[in-house]
Amino acid sequence: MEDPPLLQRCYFSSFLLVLVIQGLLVNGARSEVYTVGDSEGWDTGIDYGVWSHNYNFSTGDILIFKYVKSQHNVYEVTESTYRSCNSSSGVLDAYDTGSDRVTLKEARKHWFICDVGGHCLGGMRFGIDVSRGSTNGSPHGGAPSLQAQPPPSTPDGPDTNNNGSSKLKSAGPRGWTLLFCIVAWVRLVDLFPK
Ligand SMILES: [Cu+2]
Repeated sequence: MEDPPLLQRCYFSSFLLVLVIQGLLVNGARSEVYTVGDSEGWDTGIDYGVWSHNYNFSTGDILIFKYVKSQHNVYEVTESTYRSCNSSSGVLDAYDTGSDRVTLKEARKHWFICDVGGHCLGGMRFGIDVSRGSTNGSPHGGAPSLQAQPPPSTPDGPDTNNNGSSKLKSAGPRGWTLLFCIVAWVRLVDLFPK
C-alpha cells in the first residue's frame, strides 16, 4: 500500500522532531558541572590525574577552577605545552579570576595547566578526553534510553487474522500519525524560525 506524499513527508518530519527532542535531552539536560579538585580546588600538592580519572566528561559540561586569585591561574594549552610546561606557545585560553568557568564545547582532548612559577612542573596540570554527549552516559547514570519502538506489526499472513479487521486497524495509526505530523510541523517551525 503506497502512502500519499503528504503522509510520507509527515513521517519524515516526525522523525526530525524525535531527533530534536533527543538532542535536547542529551545535550541540554545532562550537562554536568565539575569543580576541579573537588573540595580542594585548584592548588599545589593535588594529583589532578587522579581527580580527572574519577569522571567522564562530555561536551556541554563545565569545569570550575577555584583558587586564590594571583596565586594561580588556568591556561588551556596544547598537548605539547601540557607536557613541556613551556607556555611560550601553545596557549589556547587563559583565565585568572580565581573562579573560572570553562565550558567544554568540543569533543576532543583538553589540556589545562597552571602557569604560575613552577606549578605546572609541580603537578598542577591535567588532560581530559571530552566525548560528544551521547546515550552511553554511564557517568551520569540512569540515562533514559530512547530506543526506537518497533513498528506495530501488521498481519500479512492469511493465518494470523482472518476476520478482515486489519484494514480497519491500519486506518487508526495513520490518522494519529497525520495529527502528530501537523503538531510536528508547527513545532519545527517554532524551533527554526527562518
Ligand atoms: Cu598554580
